[in-house]
Amino acid sequence: MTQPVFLSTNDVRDRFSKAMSAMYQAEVPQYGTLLELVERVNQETLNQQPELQRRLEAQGELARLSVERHGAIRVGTAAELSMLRRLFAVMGMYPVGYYDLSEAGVPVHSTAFRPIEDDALAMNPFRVFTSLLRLELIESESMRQCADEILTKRDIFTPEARALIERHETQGGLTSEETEQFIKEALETFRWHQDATVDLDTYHALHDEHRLIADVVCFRGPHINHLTPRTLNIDEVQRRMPDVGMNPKAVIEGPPPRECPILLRQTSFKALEESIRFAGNAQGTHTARFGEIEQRGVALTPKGRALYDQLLNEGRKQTAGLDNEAHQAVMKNVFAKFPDSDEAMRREGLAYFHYHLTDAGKAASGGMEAGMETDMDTLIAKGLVEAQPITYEDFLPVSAAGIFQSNLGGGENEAYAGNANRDAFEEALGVPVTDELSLYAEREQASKESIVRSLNKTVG
Ligand code: OOG
Ligand code: NI
Repeated sequence: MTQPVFLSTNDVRDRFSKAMSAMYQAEVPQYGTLLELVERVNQETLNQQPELQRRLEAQGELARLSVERHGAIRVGTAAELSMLRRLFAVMGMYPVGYYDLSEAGVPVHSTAFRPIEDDALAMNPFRVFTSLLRLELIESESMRQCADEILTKRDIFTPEARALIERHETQGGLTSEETEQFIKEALETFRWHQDATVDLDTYHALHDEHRLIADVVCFRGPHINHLTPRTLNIDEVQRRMPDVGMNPKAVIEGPPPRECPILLRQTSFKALEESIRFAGNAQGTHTARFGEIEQRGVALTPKGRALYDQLLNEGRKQTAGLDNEAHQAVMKNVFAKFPDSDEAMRREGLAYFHYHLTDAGKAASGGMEAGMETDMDTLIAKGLVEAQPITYEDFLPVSAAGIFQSNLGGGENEAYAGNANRDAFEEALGVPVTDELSLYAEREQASKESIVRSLNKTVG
């Protein structure tokens, strides 16, 4: 008997992310418009900055640019979250990071399902920010019960999706044909539903507790609420959004514009008010879905992140109520304390880098004596090694909170704050989440070790 040929999880993810993008474009035409705008600005940016183009190409960032995006969903129960973990594993996506959104007044905690390995990230880094509703934070006992009853009744997965996830787990992969079926079935989980599962009164009651509770509880599934392409110039896309009929949120979240981008800058167009048919045939509306864009920079070490957090907090005290231009100007001032060159960030241990051999380094490979110089600074000074910034692949809770709030109409509830509970999240998920910082540190360390190995390799 011939062995079935399985697709790589990278191929499954690549196909799924494209199918998801096509579905969301059909559901929210403005997302298609946003993709076109981002594509245009990216192309212009590359044309204007050949040096940037060269650098992105060398880092393997250019090839993935046009497929790169993240999505976001919100689920209601532990069973839903752990099944999603198994679904995303079919696509080579694993839970990375714990985000406590209660800090920002939103009753959820979250993780990002994403690929982890260098080659997987290089091919298609599709990520899904996934939040779990925290019923225990809902103040009203009767609302808590009502939400719980509704949630336990629904199944957000089709029977075929469940069967294919199991097949992937038992046979160790899916064939091309099974993958096509899997994508079709899995997409059902993320589809928008114009009909709610509850009547209008229940919707309003849950909505009054928090808009996000209604969004999670009242529908058949966790509709994808936005998809986010990666831009090379977020300021320009934000500036042009009104020209294509979009209403951008007031300010770009995250660090200010810089020569050497760090972490993540994000902005979105405001969520759409969409008409919904409620049980009992009442018409109403629900506001949940939007479009977002992001610009990614280098991943920061704990030291760099601490400096970022400190400066962001400093900046936030001075930016309340400012328009985007003034906001960015203040932030730029505050962030003057954050070195703005790759070399300075590297030397001060603020960011993560991938080390690789230059042509001279390759020529010298194998010719070095054992016990030779292994210090990267020295090897860089000798022209044998180059350092490239490692792109940040994760999210920023404070930006996420800003996005949540601008889309939920300022629905902040301070009573939720101070309630991080990573243990409860991991118990619901069924596995521990991977620490994102350790992943960057490992990738940096592995690149150093590989250099030392190549240079020390005995010839012949
Ligand atoms: C998720 C918000 C977080 C981001 O880009 O930070 C997010 C949500 O609204 O469900 O997507
Ligand atoms: Ni997002």
